[in-house]
Amino acid sequence: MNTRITELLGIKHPIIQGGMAWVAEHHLAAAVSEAGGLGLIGGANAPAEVVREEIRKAKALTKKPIGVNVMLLSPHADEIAKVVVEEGIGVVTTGAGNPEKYIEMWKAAGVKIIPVVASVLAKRMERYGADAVVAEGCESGGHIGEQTTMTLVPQVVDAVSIPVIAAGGIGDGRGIAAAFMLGAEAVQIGTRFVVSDESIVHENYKQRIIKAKDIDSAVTGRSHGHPVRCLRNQMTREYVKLEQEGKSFEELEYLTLGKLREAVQEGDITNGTVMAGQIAGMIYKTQTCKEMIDEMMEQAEKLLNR
Ligand code: TUI
Repeated sequence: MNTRITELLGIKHPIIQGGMAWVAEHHLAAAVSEAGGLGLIGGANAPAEVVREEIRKAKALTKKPIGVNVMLLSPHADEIAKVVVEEGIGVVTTGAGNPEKYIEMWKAAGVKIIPVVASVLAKRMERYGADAVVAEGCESGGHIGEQTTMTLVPQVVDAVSIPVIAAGGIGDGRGIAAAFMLGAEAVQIGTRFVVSDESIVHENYKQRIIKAKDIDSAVTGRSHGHPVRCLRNQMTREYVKLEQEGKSFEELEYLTLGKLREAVQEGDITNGTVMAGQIAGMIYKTQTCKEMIDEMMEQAEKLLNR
């Protein structure tokens, strides 16, 4: 399927992988890119030199394009923005903020810039020179905005001329076809790739997603303007209780410190943070990234050609 996004990025399928903290490392990124999508290394809160190593390891596994997600709340974002250029990365996505201050440097280096937005902030991104935007609805896992994918994507499509990538709640060919009907020219997928064979995520985390039901996610941190979606557990129950008691943002942040890593790497899905999107309820099995992508594209193409 050819769209302005497959052209822009030089990829076979209009699927990009989410830049998920602790999850989007070189094995996953290389597997998604090898399967014809765009794999991403997630910068998250990692030091810049760790991101550089991840980029190099991914490049050793695939000659296909890979990208980097720069999480703008990271204390290392400035350095990671430079590492991207030094390592010859062709495309960046950004999350959790406004990437304006890096755009000139990336443009000068020929890096394609794809900010993730959760509102028609997309319009400003286009004015600054973004090549495309990811419109991410609040069905997504992790740090989210307020609008659903169904309402956000067509509004962003109408607001900008650059191509739009839909994200949030997409996990199969039906979701891809629906996103295309809303005017998107590609999709970003996170949660489904978390359970892929190539994902280094702890088996407990994968099984928690596989067993999740439709209503199993919760949003923490809304009262402080930092909503984060994760699967319900002891951690989210405690967080919500303290949030209702009016604890400060700093106290609540302290509670979550290191908890995503504990869930992803150590498999503590009870007290750790299990970030996942609402589509977790529809993800039933582990597969290779190639099997996932081929299956989703076949289903989407059938639906769109009907
Ligand atoms: O960034 C994400 N998802 C993430 S980042 C992350 S790491 C983290 N962990 C705990 C707390 C906070 C972060 C986990 N998941 N998605 C992309 C995204 N970007 N969603 C929403 C936004 C966004 C928000 C505000 C984009 C732009 C924006 O602009 C603010 C402004 O300056 O106008």
